[in-house]
Order: sequence, then C-alpha cells, then structure tokens
Amino acid sequence: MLRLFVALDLTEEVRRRLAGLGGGVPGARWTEPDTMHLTLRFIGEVPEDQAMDIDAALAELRAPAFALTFDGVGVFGSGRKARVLWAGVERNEALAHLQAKVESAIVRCGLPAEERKFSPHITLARLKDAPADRIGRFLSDRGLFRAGPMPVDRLTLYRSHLGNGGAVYEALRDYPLDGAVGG
Ligand code: 3AM
Repeated sequence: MLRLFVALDLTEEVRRRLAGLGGGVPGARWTEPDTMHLTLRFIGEVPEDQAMDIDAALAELRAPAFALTFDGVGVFGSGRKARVLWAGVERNEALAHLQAKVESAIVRCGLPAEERKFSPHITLARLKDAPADRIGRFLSDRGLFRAGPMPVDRLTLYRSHLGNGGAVYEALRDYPLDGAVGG
C-alpha cells in the first residue's frame, strides 16, 4: 500500500518567505521549509495498481499553468483544539479549476469523493496545547503577510511515509501543466 497525496510544490523564494513566518508559539512544531507544499487532494492508502491508475490519470490531466499569490495566515481549530497554523492564498479561479480536475481524476480511479470543502493552505505548524493568546498574537502580527505571485507549472504526486518522527514526504512524480516550459 502507498499513502499518497497530490500537491503543488513551492519555489525556494516562497519557502524562504513562509519559513520566515515561524516562531513565537510554544507547542508549535514548525514545518521544515523543504517539505512545505499546498495539498490539492489527500488520497490516503491505495494498493500499487490503483496508484498506477492515479499516476496515469494525473499524466492525462490538462489544465493551464497559472500564478498564485500567498495571502495572510490562519488557524484550523480554535481554543484548546487549535491544530494547524497555516498561510493562505488569494482567491484563484485557476487553482479551483485545477483542484476540481484533480478531484474528478481521483474519483474516476475509484476513490470516494472528498466530502470536505477545499481550503487551500500551506501548513506552517502543527499545534499541541499552544496558548490561545500566543496564537492570537501570531495571527495579528502576521496578518498582512503576502508572497508571490509564484508560477505554478506542475502538479506533484507525493508519497507519505509515516514514522515516529512524523511523516516524511517523497515526491514520486511531476505532471506539467499546459503552458509550462516542457509542458
Ligand atoms: O498539506 P497539509 O499539511 O495541510 O495533514 C495532512 C497533510 O496536510 C493531510 O494530507 C497532507 C499530506 O499528508 N492528511 C493526512 N491525513 C489526512 C486525512 N485522513 C489528510 N487530509 C485529509 N484526510
């Protein structure tokens, strides 16, 4: 079985800017800049033959390359249940279009449809018992964060290896978008 997800990789510059947001929240486990990504679809555990179908479906997917602007920060969960600090992206039709295409490609491979609404974000930190006042200060201090526009010219299929030190992500394959160099 392979634990898979589809995401957008980030440029070095955007990683550096996002990494610069970190710090100041006790109980936060900050994302390593090298592993930052924007998840389009968490797939989960699939057998190898289904992984091959997914790979083929992503290779056939056609969608235009576009540019993405990062905008603001937020938190999933609230109070004692705050789980994730994230950076957001500006509303983007091309991103929504791409995500919808990825979703239908995955469903055509026999996976159940994603029930949850797509909320594009970059995970900056996972939280455990972080004090609410420090989270509040993080959000207000970083509220004006912006980065980009960043060119998005490919999708990436990742494999997630679960271990004691948390998940390790392995990029398995890139799929160029239309209009990308080499796409
Ligand atoms: O990209 P982010 O960090 O937001 O939390 C996991 C991570 O999200 C999420 O998929 C991304 C790559 O692992 N994830 C893990 N298990 C999940 C699940 N069961 C999940 N998302 C939805 N359902």
